[in-house]
Amino acid sequence: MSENLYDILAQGFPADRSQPAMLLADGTALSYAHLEEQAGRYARLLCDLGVKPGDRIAVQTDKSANAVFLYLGAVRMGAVYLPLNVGYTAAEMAYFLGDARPALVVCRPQAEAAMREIAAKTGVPNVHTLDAAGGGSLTEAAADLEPLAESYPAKADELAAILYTSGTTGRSKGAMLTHRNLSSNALVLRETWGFRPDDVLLHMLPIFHVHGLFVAINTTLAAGARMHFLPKFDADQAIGLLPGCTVMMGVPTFYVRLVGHAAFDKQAAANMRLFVSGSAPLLEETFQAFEQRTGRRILERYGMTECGMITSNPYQEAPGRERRAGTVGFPLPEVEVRIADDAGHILGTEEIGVLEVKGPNVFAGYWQLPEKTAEEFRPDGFFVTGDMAKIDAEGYVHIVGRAKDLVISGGYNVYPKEIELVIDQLPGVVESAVIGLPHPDFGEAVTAVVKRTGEIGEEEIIAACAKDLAKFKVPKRVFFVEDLPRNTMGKVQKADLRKTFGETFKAA
Ligand code: MCA
Ligand code: AMP
Repeated sequence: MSENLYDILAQGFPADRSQPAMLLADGTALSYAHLEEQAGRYARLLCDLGVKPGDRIAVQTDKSANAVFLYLGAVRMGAVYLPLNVGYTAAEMAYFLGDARPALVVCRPQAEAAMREIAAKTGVPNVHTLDAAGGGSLTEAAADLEPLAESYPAKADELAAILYTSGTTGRSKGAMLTHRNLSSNALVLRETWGFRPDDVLLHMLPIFHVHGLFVAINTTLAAGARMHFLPKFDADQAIGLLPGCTVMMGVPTFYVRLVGHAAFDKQAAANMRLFVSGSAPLLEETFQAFEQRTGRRILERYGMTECGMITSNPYQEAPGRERRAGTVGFPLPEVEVRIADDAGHILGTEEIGVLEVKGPNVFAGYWQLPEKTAEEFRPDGFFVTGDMAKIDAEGYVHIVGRAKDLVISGGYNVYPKEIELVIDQLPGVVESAVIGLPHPDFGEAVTAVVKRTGEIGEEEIIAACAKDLAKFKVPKRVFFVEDLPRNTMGKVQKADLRKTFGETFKAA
């Protein structure tokens, strides 16, 4: 039996391929037959371009149905799909392409000239474009091709995708995900969350991260279900579409915005069987406000790029197994979790330590970083997540903090080191510390605290960051201090800074 992720998903496609897979904002319905054909054409084009199984395909485009077909086509012919946030700047893209050495980069038409320059410098042989409506040179080149009929016979442990995640050193690492990693998670989630062919998912997440790409799309396709596929989250649009949907997946900001919307009520959620939240902690107050407003309990789950989904609150609720606010539920089937101290000693119930994971969902390592990979695994194969957690007496996992220096803003991860490196090299700056402060909409807001000698001001620092860094990483505020607080070891005390400036966004 084929171990190619595409084939495993396709086993769940409806027998009647005229059934819709995607419903677009303008009312267009795209059938499974269309999805198969278009993915097959892109797969054929990649072969014709000389892309070989195992070669990377880097994609930085707007969200579109065709971008999904390109992902499926790439996986189908054995290439390694590498999606990148559209917000990444030229400097960031040069790093990713230089590190991943893809055989092809697909970009927005308006970015083509700049991308060709980066591609030439980094040795990427092919550049194509794909626009928000699915047009562009890639689609034109594929238009008359015979769809690829046979998938590449990938082995389960061959790579299907690489997703970059930032790191504490400020250097992004490519997490290598295999066909098995992605297919096991899709099939487990289909079962665990009760996906059925008549489900309609509201898809408003970006498709360059695990949540929008793998959790939402793979699970829906593996069930032969359909999705309302929208370019981005919009609360008005969501409220309009929810009555025709059965499942929604979102980051906590989506739910904060829904409960903050006067028109969001029981009626809007009446047809829904499941609301899933993840990528960042869902505040208990949001969980409760949502339940009061709709009578529905949001199902919070926990995951990360390197592991896909790890734990989930129960879908089927029963006494003692309810969806509980402030917890991320239980390990998914086939996934083992444990709590350990820094030295790797396993801790007991209610003890706080770092969460470790093992299972078919756990990635194959960081691209070209075998030593870094080895550091993050225990000898018995458990991956060390860097999330501080405990498991309570009933088995619920609670994420209580992070051992890694990480800010999560609106579901996007921001590693302070990367921003500090940009700020520290500015003239007039002595040093900086970047922290996350509570923010009512984004959960946490990136904030810089700076020691300066010169004339440099807040606006200049923000502008300098915006030049090199994607927008979601740019500090929303910059504060100046005489000295950064340090402990006796000389380490900056970020907890003190979070306390000092903690009220900054409270009234935002
Ligand atoms: C946009 N901006 C942001 C963010 N998004 N700033 C900080 N954090 C953000 N997340 C900027 C905009 O560029 C804009 O800047 C200003 O903030 C306000 O934009 P707004 O219109 O409010 O933003 P939006 O376009 O509505 O986007 C907010 C959003 C979006 C809908 C929350 O960020 C989003 O879709 N986030 C989802 C991220 C996600 O998919 N994460 C999953 C990672 P200006 O005003 O200067 O122009 S996968 C993962 O974490 C694991 C595996 C897991 O467990 O799922
Ligand atoms: P990423 O690297 O984008 O995959 O982000 C993964 C990180 O998001 C995890 O390591 C956690 O810190 C965080 N995360 C994801 N889901 C949750 C959740 N439900 N509660 C708390 N943190 C979460």
